[in-house]
Amino acid sequence: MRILYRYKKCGCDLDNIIQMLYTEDPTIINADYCTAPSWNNVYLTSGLLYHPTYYSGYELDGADRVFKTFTTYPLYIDIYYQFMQSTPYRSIWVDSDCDGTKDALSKGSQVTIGKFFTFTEDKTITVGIFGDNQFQINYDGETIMSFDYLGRTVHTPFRYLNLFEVNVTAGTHYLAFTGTGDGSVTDALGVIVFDHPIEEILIDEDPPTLNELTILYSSEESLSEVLIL
Ligand SMILES: [Ca+2]
Ligand SMILES: [Ca+2]
Repeated sequence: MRILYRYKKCGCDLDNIIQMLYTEDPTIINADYCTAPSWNNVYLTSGLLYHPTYYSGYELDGADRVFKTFTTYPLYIDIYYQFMQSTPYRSIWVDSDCDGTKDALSKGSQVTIGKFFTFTEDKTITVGIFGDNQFQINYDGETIMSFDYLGRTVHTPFRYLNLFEVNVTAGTHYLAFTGTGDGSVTDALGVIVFDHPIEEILIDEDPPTLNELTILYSSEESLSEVLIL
């Protein structure tokens, strides 16, 4: 069937998926896959969750978190409630046969999306990410944050937009985001990268809209677009 389809990446300077072959850990093997939109009505329905500290192996439901629930901070609702279910910030999952519909990965297999960024100065940016359920953030090939869902009853991976500040240095760097399959088709990875430190995003009394923020990347950029010949 694949020969019937031709596909391209939309809205990106380079092929985000193929870039990964040259810059990422060689054990990542999803370069032959497409990606398709993935959404569920429970995603991003609880609020924002800022993680001041994190590390590889981090537990999202651990201590030291800053909740901005939609219930307590309703001004964030208009901006962030389910905002990745539609263009231009859609969340994605793997589409292994490139027919435009997402597919299940075998349990433990991963899908990675990402992009090269060029910064003119050292700065702090903020990554917003959600996953159903496991996700990682990689900076120049190093896993700087990983959350591995271990069967706990925790909804923070997908009900909240999880926010992590990343200190970047001047120059070109590769940020990549990985989701791990659970063997079902109910999986998703949604990412948005803000060119702002957290204090410019979380302003409770008058939060900036997405149009007022500089967005460097969202998962929609890594969406494959299927063209049926
Ligand atoms: Ca498919
Ligand atoms: Ca899942």
